[in-house]
Amino acid sequence: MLFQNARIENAEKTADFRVEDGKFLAFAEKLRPLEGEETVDLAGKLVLPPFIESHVHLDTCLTAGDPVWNMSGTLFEGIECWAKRKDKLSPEDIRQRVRQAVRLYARNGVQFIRSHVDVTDPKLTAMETMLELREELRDVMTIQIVAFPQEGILSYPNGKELLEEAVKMGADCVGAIPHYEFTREYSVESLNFALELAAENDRLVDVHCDEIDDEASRGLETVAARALELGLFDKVTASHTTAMHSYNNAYVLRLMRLLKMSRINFVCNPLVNTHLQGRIDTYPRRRGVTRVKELTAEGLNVSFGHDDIFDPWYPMGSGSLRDVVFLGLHVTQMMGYEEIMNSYKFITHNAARTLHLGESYGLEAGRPASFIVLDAENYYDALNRNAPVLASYKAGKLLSRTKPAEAELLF
Ligand code: 17E
Ligand code: FE2
Repeated sequence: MLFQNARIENAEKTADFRVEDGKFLAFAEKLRPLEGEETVDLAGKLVLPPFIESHVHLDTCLTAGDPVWNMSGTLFEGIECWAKRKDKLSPEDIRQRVRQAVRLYARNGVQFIRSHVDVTDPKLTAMETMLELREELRDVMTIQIVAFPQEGILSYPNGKELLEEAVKMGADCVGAIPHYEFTREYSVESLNFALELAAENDRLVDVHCDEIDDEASRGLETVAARALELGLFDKVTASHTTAMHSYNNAYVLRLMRLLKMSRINFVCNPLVNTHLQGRIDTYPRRRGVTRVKELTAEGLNVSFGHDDIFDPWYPMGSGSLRDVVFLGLHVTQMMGYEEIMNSYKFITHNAARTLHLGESYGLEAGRPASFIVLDAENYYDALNRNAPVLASYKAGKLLSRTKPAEAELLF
């Protein structure tokens, strides 16, 4: 099958590419159709590698208000609301919500998801069901699962055993939540435990790290130090790191050296953290978003995530990563021309590095023919006009298509 006149990753000139047996066969400025070959004219539209959701909680999605709404808008009330909903979890309830969320993502060009799954549940219902869904949905959505101890590793009954069990069951990544542990000592011990568990079992790590406005929350330095010492390096990701917003600059200068040595990844969740953070401030009120511009400038890998779709922590969400990038650029003040043009990397290449997708991702001959087509010529334009994802192909198979809305002006 031959795709013609694609504008690949903001290229000025259009190009053609051929797909065979679910893989990219060749890219060139012009490719001649073979006899009887099906052709698709992309008419100069933007082609990107698929969008990647590098941070979401699929097990909690679509539960906002059930049984109670988060009225303070804090992370901590969100955790309380979720604890009440957790009592009602059943495999069927999880299956229905996750399938629905995956469909929302799919129509927005997302083909890969890293989902945190709460393992602070003696029955591990969500983990067991999510592992089944990972297989069920494999052809439409590549799902990576983090064993996420929402209520703590040392501060929740049998927290360590539950995390170990989730890894045995087949979780891809190990999580932790240092800022929620009862004490600073517990937070350090929980991180040592989580990273050692990952090293012993050859898993990735993704920590909910310092998601708090407390400038004394310093889980990040422990995560980075252990990533370095255990040789885990870029297998480790620090998500949120919102306390870094509030750290003093002298401390960040010292910390940055260790971060660069550790080579860990970062995930920033602009929609959710602008909403959850700064809640105990009067004015000025902190934005509560980690230092994306500075981390990027130092060569560290940062991706953007949605974090939630309509759940106790975030009462909105349509599965569109465009919204995430749009707000992300505003709140991090990354609004220069090149910054806007290249911002799709936060939800494509940078996220692919975090998820360790390797050669299963990217617009290159020999790789799976997974790509999306946007109704724009470049990403600046796509982002600004909220251009729809016209088509999403995964390993050569068309997964979704969208017809652009037509507006009529009657004046
Ligand atoms: N749990 C958590 O600890 N932090 C979050 N941002 C969400 C769930 C969404
Ligand atoms: Fe999260």
